[in-house]
Amino acid sequence: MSTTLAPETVAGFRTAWRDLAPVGRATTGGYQRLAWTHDDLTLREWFAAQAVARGLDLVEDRAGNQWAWWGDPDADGPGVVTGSHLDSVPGGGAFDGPLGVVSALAAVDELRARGVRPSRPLGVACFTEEEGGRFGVACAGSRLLTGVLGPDRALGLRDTGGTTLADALRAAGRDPSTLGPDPQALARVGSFVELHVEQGRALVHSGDPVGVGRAIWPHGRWRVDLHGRGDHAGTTPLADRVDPMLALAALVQEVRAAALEAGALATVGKVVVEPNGVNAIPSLVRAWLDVRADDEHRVRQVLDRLRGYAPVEESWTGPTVLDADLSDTVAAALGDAGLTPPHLSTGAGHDAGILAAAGVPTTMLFVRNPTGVSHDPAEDADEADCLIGVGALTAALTRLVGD
Ligand code: HGY
Ligand code: MN
Ligand code: MN
Ligand code: MN
Repeated sequence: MSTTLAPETVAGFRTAWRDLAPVGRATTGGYQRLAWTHDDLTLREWFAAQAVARGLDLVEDRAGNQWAWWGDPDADGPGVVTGSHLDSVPGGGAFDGPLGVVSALAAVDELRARGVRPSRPLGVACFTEEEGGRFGVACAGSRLLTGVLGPDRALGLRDTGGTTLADALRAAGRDPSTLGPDPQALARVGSFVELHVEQGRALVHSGDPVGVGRAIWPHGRWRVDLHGRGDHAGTTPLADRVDPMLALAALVQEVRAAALEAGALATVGKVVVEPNGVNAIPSLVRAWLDVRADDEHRVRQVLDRLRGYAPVEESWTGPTVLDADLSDTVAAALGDAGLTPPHLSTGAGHDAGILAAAGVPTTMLFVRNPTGVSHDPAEDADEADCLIGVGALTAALTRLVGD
């Protein structure tokens, strides 16, 4: 089996990519595709139209995730699912998320072009707010689906403008009272394969167009509140100030030192200043930490050193070992297609990690990123590698659902 695709599959892939390109462009370059905003609704409508155009059964679960089914998992048992997310980090790249969704739809097209009749249901998933770019909790849709994030906490989450998720859902025409875990939707997932642009340069170094997932590093997000005393910037002597911006400067330095000492990756990645004016000393600075490492002990070492700042956990994903049998099956299918993919661990979080933690056999496929950069407009993937990725995903799905 080769990774060469039917012309109509390639055409469909290119059309999808062209349709998505203008949606949610950020003024700073890159993308601003935040959950339940107008752009997100445009993306949700696009995904729905893609499903309908392929005769797939479209379902939105109680967590807001979208599923497009070829076959009936309620009648014929749990299916094989592939997919990813369409939301972005603020100012993110084009590929993180969308490449997995577009490739999943293209793989359905290719299976059909090859006359494959799945012996079990095949689903395409589009998870909501994977980046946590608006309401702060990463993989919010899959965490809600699996019960890791409770609906009450989720509905109270606020974006930087003070809008709650409940408000955003109502504005999007959804009923917040229905938000919650969805065991029925989760039970439909027999296994999950997420294709994703690589967020790093392992495939550049190895010279491979695609890789197979091995593990996802433990990682989490914490909020740190730094309190000060609001006052006038022009009348308050320096000696009388309680300026939380000084505390923020110290925190950033402390986080870096702790990460270096622990051998971890730690970032102060988002800061909210209240009030946020140049002529007012803030009363509160709210900062978020992102801490990750190949070993949970290293993450804990960083947090222990920052204990004095009283970090409040916003989300945590433990060390995730992807399903070895599923990864081997995928790698073998790629072998049939003439590929010898390396197995990669990643420090990037994914819905795949949340499903794996919920007991769903899960693995990932990574597509080479020439820049290795992600969460930035410089994120990239060559079309040739993307199409090999679709071929690889098709080969894997053929093995997993093949007749
Ligand atoms: O933040 C992450 O690691 C992922 O890209 N959402
Ligand atoms: Mn991401
Ligand atoms: Mn992603
Ligand atoms: Mn993901």
